[in-house]
Amino acid sequence: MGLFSKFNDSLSKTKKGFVEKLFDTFTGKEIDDDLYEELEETLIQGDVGVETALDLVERLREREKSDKLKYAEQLKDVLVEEIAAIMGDEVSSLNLSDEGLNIILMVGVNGVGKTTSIGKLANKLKKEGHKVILGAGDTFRAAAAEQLKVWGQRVGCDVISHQEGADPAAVVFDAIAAAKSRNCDVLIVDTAGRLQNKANLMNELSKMRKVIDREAPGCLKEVLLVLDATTGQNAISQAKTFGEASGVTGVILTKLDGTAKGGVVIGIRSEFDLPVKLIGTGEQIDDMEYFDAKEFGRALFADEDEVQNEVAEAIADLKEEIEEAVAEFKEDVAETVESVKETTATLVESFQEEWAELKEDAKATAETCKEMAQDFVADVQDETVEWKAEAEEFIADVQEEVQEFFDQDAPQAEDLEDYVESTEEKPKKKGFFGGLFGGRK
Ligand SMILES: Nc1nc2c(ncn2[C@@H]2O[C@H](COP(=O)(O)OP(=O)(O)O)[C@@H](O)[C@H]2O)c(=O)[nH]1
Ligand SMILES: [Mg+2]
Repeated sequence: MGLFSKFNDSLSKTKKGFVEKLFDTFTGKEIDDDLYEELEETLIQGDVGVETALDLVERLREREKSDKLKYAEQLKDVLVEEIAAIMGDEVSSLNLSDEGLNIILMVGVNGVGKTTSIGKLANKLKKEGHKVILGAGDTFRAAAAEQLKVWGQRVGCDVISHQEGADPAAVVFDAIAAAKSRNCDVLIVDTAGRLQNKANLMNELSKMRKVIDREAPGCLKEVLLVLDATTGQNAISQAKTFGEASGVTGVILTKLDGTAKGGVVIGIRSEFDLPVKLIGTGEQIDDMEYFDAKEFGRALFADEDEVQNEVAEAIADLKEEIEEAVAEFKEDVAETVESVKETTATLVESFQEEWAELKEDAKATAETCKEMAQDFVADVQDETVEWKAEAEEFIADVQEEVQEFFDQDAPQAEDLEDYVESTEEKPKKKGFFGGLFGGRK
């Protein structure tokens, strides 16, 4: 939900109770002293503060003259303009440093919403990326520390606390040490709400400040005065009392949702040199907004048509955002599908390549085997031819010797005697036939 809608929602009671009444003042009237008186009364009842009411009426009188206005309705537009000028166009933020520890002190009277605001602020800052730790400086009642611990658990940050009645400055001391050792960049310190006068506030603050200056010099970035919008005029007088106490750096205005006294913002902005930094718009954890003066003023005076338009625009924006997100998602899916497809194609291609290579390899291997087999067969054939030739030669030799044997005359008796003799003297190796018939020719 946009800021305008949030402000508009939490201002609904103020719009009904104050703005409608204010606008009614002008309807069908002449511009005269009665009108100005009635206007002044309505403004004061609307808790813009007496000074601011008087100042606004004075400005309207001047504009009536300078702009030569005749009808009350014209004056109404001028009032909205003048209030917008008081509101300014400041968009508030907290003065936090990117480096080192940032300490925020929460001050204000009992029941205005300090502890609740600490919880909501811790949640906001955590979401913005800060590491937050809380110090339970309200040691007046045990329940105060317990309440802060519940918020700490809800938000998910540590809470440093002491016993009931302990010195708040000692809590600050321990909280700073814990913040440093746990690497936190924001420490928010709760304080007791029994500070009914300026002297007490100064005392309490200066004690805490001393500890901070000693233990974490330069780290105290904000002293936020919490004001309850439902108390109207009272909130303005508290701002007067406490706001002037040195060191308060800004205001948190709580409970805007439950009151018709939202006009108090105008008074605070007009009468004090204190920026409204945050607005409490309910009791839930997300019910806190940075103050945007222009949007706030717009929401305060927006009529039903403007609100409808604004809401319609917000819905249209949201729709557009959703459509964009869906389109982006679709694109992402398409990209993923495409890349899976590509990967699959590459895989198939490389598999096919490898398969072809394998086939090629197998063919080459088969070829080599065939060649080896042919070589082997050829070798065997060559050797067979050689063997055959040798065998034929051998056979021929044998035949020749046999022939020779048959060609000679039959051996005589003396031949046999000679042979026997020769073998007895010196046996000669002359082969089978040679041995038997050697020396006969
Ligand atoms: N409707 C509404 N209630 C709030 C808001 N902030 C605080 N509260 C209520 O005001 C009461 C007092 O608040 P608490 O934080 O205890 O005040 P503390 O005494 O200043 O610490 C609690 O019931 C809160 O829920 C707000 O912005 N809107
Ligand atoms: Mg409290």
